[in-house]
Amino acid sequence: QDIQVQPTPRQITVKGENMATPVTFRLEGEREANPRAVKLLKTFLGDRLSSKGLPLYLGEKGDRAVQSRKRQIPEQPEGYYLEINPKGITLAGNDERGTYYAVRTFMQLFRDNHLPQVEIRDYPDVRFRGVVEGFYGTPWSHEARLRQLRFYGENKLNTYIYGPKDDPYHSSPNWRKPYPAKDAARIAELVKVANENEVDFVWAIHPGLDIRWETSDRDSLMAKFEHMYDLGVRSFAVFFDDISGEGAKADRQVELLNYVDDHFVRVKPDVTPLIVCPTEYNKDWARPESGYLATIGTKLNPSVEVMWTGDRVISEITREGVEWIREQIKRPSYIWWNFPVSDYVRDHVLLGEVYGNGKDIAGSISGFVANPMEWAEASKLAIYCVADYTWNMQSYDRSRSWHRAIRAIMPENAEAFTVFARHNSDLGENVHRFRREESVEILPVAERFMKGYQEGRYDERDFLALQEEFERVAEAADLLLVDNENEALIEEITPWLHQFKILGDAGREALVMLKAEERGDRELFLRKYNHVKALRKRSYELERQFNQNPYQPGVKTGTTVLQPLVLGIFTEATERFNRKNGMDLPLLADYLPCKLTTNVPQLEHLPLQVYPNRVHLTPLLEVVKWPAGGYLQLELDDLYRIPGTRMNFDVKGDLSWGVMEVSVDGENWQVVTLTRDARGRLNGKWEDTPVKFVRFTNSGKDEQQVYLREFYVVFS
Ligand code: LOG
Repeated sequence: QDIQVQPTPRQITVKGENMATPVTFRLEGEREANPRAVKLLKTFLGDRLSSKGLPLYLGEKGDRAVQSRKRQIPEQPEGYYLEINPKGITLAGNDERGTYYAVRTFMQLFRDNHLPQVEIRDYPDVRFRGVVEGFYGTPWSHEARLRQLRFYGENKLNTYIYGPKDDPYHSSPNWRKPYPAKDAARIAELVKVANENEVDFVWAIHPGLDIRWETSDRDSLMAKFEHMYDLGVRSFAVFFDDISGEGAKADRQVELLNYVDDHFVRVKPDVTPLIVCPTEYNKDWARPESGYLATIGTKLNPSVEVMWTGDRVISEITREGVEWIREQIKRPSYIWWNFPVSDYVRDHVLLGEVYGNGKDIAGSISGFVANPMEWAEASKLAIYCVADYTWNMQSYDRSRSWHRAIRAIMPENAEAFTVFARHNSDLGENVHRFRREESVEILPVAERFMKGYQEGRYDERDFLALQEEFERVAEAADLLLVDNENEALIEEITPWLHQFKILGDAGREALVMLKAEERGDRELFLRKYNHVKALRKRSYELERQFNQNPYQPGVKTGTTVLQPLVLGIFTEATERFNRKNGMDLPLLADYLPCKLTTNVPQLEHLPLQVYPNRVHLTPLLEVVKWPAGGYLQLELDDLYRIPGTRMNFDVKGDLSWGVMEVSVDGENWQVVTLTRDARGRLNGKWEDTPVKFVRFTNSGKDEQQVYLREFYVVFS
């Protein structure tokens, strides 16, 4: 029997053949059991409930209805015991949420009018499991959030932390102010739906950008929490991430947090433990000499949960890593996992498998929440897998979970979505150096084929496999573009689907070019050559048309395996054609007229955005620690005049530590005069003589902490 329950239960014993579901059920325990579990079950069973029929015992440990099964119920928080046999059904929780989860499992077992005869003892590995809406970019819509909360209920996730960086009432400038009535009403509705789904709605505040540690600021924060409490919120968090200066002081933070804990969180009987995201929130940024984490560890009230993103901002969570931070903060950490968040690679969608986290970390952490993409529906793929992983780590199977997730999200078009997702999982080069596998099945074929082709003989079967894969890519794009089973999802990924379609077409046509070249069919070759070039142009147009954010504008798909493959085939076929025919058809190569070198560690892997005559550094979201002597240098491919450069570090104070210089040879430098405009941006130009190098250096004696909001150079 194929018994599928999400998340994977700890212990299932099959006791006999599947049984046809009885026509009616008689519910026992309704009055004592968790009312939300009762409501869910009643809605599900509808008119199958009657005063006669198979008895269904529902309740928590201690309730009369489940008295006889008391000893079977797991002791763990949120644990439950479920039993189905021809004599009756028991859904018994160790606590209220446990009962709710028993009902959820029962609903999944009830398939095609059959029920399996089973006994399940189940409980989660991790105490707090869920999502932190903590990304930069457009916050999720109200409707998207409502759908998320229901999804969490279905997948036994118990936590949703509300903290979108771009909500001005969560962060600066308006964290001190109450929400306007309309937003407040929406939050109240979210809390209600969270409660119905047994999800803790945690409201987070991000005050550190401009907090002054005055009593008035403390009072504003307390008043804001009271306001949120009045809207129904019973769980709270304070985020001190991505700030510098005054707000980043550990002593001050701890003082405020303990005050809030002592005078708000712990005096209200129904508020859950306070959660904080520290400023040093990953090991890479932790500086023992700053004493920051030591202060948190020794002075922060022990009941306060402390978040942690792992060894880096974006990282896989390991046993060693969580043990290390536990030592520092003197409590298990509450993991803020930065996946599938894409706010630092906004031109990509991240739909790959969830993998890399240790299966042995459950005992060392108190919570695990995933930070998702701005695309709420698309994020459900990863969230589903996180639900499975955090519930039962030892049994977690990344591939099984991912395939089930696809089926849960898009049952009708599961195959097409699988094709799309497996070619849209890597992030490409990025500042955090976090990468994911992509196109895993086709990768060895692609590599073998290209090698063979370049050496003059490839396996025809590989050719056919690639042809088929590109066909599937184009098919999947079309099927999904007209899909209407999950419209919200399709709307989010439509730009990528268009791009995916072009990729599939280009791949197929490049393969036709290859064959035409081999056969010496000039006419066909030229036709296909022109078509691939036209598709390339269309792809660039899409890049300029959709997803025009100021960070990584555009739409990238299949970047790790399929795109380079198409380019490789096109290039090789065209070069061969040129040689044989004495021609000089241009290639498609991506040419970067600019190179970045730097000794500022955080900027080392920063991608550049190159436009005709203009190069931008990709803006960074977090604080950049710019050491004394730290430089950033752009080397152009030729000598150019520089009619304009601009830097915006979002700094109010002194900027005289920075100097901009230009050079012809990279050895003799001349200083560029910078002027500061009303918004604090530094502007400069160098128009008299052409130069090849531009660099900006911290020529002062101290490290500077700045934001890199804008940095570009125009050359002509
Ligand atoms: C931010 C977060 C952002 C994420 C990925 C934390 C604790 N804070 O670098 O808002 O979505 O990284 O860019 C962060 O992760 N800063």
